[in-house]
Amino acid sequence: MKRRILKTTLPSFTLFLLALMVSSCVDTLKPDYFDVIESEKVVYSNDFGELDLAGFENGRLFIWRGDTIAGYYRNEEVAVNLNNLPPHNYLKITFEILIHDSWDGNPNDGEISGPDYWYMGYDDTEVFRTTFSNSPCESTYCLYQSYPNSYFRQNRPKTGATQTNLPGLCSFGAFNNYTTRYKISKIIEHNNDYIRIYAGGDLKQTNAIDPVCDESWSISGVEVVAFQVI
Ligand SMILES: [Ca+2]
Ligand SMILES: [Ca+2]
Repeated sequence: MKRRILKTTLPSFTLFLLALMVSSCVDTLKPDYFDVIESEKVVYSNDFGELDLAGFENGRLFIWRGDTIAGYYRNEEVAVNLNNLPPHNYLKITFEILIHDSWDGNPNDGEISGPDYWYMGYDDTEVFRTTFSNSPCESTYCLYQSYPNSYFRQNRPKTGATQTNLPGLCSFGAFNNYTTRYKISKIIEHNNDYIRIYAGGDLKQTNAIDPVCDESWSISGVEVVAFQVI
């Protein structure tokens, strides 16, 4: 009997591990891959349309192009605090963010203009740190970004974006293609009934008169889904 259980559970476990590896690579949860999802529940969802900042740290809202969003931020952190989470062993965290104006991506040019990092994590654990670039990209000039990978990888500006044709917010407000929208999902192992999820910017622009006008970011949505997988 024991042998039979071992035979049936081992492949399932292997499949589960494989599913995790696959899902962490593509950053989307594919419930079909899991052996059994016992429960799946959206535990937090906020597009700021209801002006709801309950549990949201450093939240400030503004209207941009008819949409209420949180921001804009430069070298600041925001966080979502969730309590009384249902039983779970995985969380999928999704931020939809807007990268405004002249982000410079990867280049480390002596602490003048970069790297321009954005990061997210929970409690004491940083889950993801990357860079974004809104720079033009031609054969003679291109400031590469790390996203959709973690820092450091050389990807073209705006790789992985969901929308690129928006004007800048401030210094490039008169120019199209200077705000870029990204939807970023990460799956974490987690089982406490509380969590603090954070996101922040770590930008450099020492030669700008008004750095927050030179580059900033906003949040247009946050979603957290709890999964109980067996
Ligand atoms: Ca810049
Ligand atoms: Ca910069």
